Amino acid sequence: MANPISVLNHAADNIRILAASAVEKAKSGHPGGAMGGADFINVLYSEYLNYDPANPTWAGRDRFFLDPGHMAPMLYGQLCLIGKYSLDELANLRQWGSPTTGHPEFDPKRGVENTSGPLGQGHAYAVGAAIAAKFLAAHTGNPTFAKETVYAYISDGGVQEEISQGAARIAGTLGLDNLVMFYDSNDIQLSTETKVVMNEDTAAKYRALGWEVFEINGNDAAQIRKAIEAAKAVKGKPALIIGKCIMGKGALKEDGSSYERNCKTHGAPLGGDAYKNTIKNLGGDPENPFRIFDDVKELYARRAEELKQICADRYAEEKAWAAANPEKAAQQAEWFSGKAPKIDWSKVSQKENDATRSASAACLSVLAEQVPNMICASADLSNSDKTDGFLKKTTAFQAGDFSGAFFQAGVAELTMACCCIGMALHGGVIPACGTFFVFSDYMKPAIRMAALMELPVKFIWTHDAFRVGEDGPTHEPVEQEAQIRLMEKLKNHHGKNSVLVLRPADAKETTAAWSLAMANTDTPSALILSRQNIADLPAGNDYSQAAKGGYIVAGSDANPDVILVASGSEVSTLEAGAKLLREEGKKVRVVSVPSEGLFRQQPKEYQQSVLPAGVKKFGMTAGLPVTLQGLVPESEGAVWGLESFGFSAPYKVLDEKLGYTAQNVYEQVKKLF
Ligand SMILES: Cc1ncc(C[n+]2csc(CCOP(=O)(O)OP(=O)(O)O)c2C)c(N)n1
Ligand SMILES: [Mg+2]
Repeated sequence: MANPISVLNHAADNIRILAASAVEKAKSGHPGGAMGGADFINVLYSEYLNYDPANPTWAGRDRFFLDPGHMAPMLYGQLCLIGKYSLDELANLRQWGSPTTGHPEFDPKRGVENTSGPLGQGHAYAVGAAIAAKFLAAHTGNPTFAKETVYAYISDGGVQEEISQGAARIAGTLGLDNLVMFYDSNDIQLSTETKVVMNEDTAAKYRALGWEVFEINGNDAAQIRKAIEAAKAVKGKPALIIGKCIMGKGALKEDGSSYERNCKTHGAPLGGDAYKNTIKNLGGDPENPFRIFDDVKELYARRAEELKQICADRYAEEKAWAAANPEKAAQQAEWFSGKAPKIDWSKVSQKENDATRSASAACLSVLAEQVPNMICASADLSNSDKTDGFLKKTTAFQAGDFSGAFFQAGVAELTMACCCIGMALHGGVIPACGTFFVFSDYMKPAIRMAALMELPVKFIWTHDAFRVGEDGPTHEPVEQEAQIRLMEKLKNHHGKNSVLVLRPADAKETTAAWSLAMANTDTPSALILSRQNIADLPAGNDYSQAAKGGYIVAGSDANPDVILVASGSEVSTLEAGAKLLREEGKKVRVVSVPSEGLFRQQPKEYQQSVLPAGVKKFGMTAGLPVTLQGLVPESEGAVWGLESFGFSAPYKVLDEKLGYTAQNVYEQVKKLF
């Protein structure tokens, strides 16, 4: 190794030139932070990060998770040096159709391990990926996973975000010594110096949370090298390298004076003569800035050669392991194939008239047995959200022991969701996580990112309505279903509903919903489940139709006078109301719509056959009326929903008071005639 420090400095200057120039050309972007962080990323990529240029998705590669997505120009500049982006692509930063998007978007083939932008989330993905690597090491025995290092890059914004507390707590508690995080501490953020908002001893904080902490000059290649060596050698703890970096390192103003440590370089091009002076100061040519210096090309050519040897050795080791463990090797290949696991759903046995959260536990119990790469998590509610169905078949992770498959996240829903995203980004595992539906509010930013990255994380939300009862309005979701169903309307960049959201009507429909969630490898899936017991749908119901998102429930009358529509437990309330209506000679159809988004994907004729235009309709939802208004147009009927926060009382009282009874269904439907 022993690259001359002068060459490392030249390479970092090269990244600074590329980053500042890309932003200058785009007339927008963030040069300052990128210029300050260039030294660290350059030392990491030129000397430490182990990856295979010929096989970018190699399962055993080291991973680099960027938290501050606004530092995209630094990442792209670095990835240009290793040939993942062309200089032309870099020069097209932030333009329509260019792969150099404003903030990095998950593209492992190009070396972008995560989408970043919402500060804080990125480094929590790294924690999840480090957990996945520990899990895979324990469950496959493949020695490659024990050699993998997960690197995270965080900045002041990420440290200030609350999620950093959760991520640091988890990493410390689980002793993730395969995690090395670099904190770009440059004392500057978007609108102020950090001291205006931050007066903490960050090193002491992380030490208290169980990390090994190194404090260095973040622009000194020799110190960076030494710190990475030391961080990698730490056993039993995650490592944090706090690098004091200079915002806008090397930047000059139009008059030639220093433009370093200035908030203005955070989020705007250096501009005009300041830009030109800066590029010259860094040894570049302002007229022709998009180039890689010869000694920098040589530096990375040398690294490419080293990587060939490193990968050859690692592959040889993996091959020897595979030869000795052919079944495990085949299993690992399957786990990384991205294909849905094969599951024998006939092994799930559901109790009659059960709560759908308990029905979910029955599914999870079978999944724990049949899907050995599934990791289930809960934010300290496993016995309520019934992820304990999974837990009872395995053990929870603890420092030094990842032989189980349950992740106790503690009371930290956003952290938990982001860790699950990180596991999915790592690959090889199928993460699921549970909590109360009302607390999905704490997870929304992660759900959005999972949806954007098209990751098949499973979200399990129980206590789906005001029927939480005595706990009162703080715990009773009302608007949450409408919120989350918006994600079904939002398409991802492949034209699919960005999230699959399923609210099953009874125990057996819950099995159907879980099977849809497990088969869905294209997007996140969400299950919304009841706390209380639910009367089963009529005998003979064909649950396979749940795959259409909405369907006619068994026992419905032909040529109905009215169609009753709901999801979840309200379907059974409609069934009870239908009985009263039928006693008066009304012909009634009941439609269960576990997923409106999925239903809208069906052929128009099918949708029409289930909900024909012109027939009177009545919808019932424990959420806001808007939850069902897409299925029940005002011109054709009415929706009974909740228009206020819930109330504290036993749920049966609430059902009466709020009109979720057979009698009220009967009365409201009568009003339509
Ligand atoms: C969750 C979230 N909130 C706000 C922002 C907007 N934002 C982008 S960068 C930034 C300041 C970050 O400061 P720092 O991390 O120190 O980066 P530096 O200025 O050093 O480059 C803010 C507020 C964001 N991207 N994500
Ligand atoms: Mg900063």
